[in-house]
Amino acid sequence: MGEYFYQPADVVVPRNSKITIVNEGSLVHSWVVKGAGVGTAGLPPGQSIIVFLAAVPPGTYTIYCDQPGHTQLGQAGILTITP
Ligand SMILES: [Cu+2]
Repeated sequence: MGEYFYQPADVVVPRNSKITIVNEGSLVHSWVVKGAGVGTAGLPPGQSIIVFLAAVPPGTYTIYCDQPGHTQLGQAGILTITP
């Protein structure tokens, strides 16, 4: 992720997956699974973190950055978890 995007924006994974989130930008960003209570906190530039998705049921979820204004600038995506 960077200013103000995710690459890839749309991700499809099987259930119980873990995803490595890397902030390659120069600002703090986050990767939050809307409605699932899962995601990163604000991640400083150059840092990465592993997000465990075991608690998230299969389905399609909106991904967004919770830093002020970032979603409005286009930092959003879609996470699909397959059964
Ligand atoms: Cu952001």
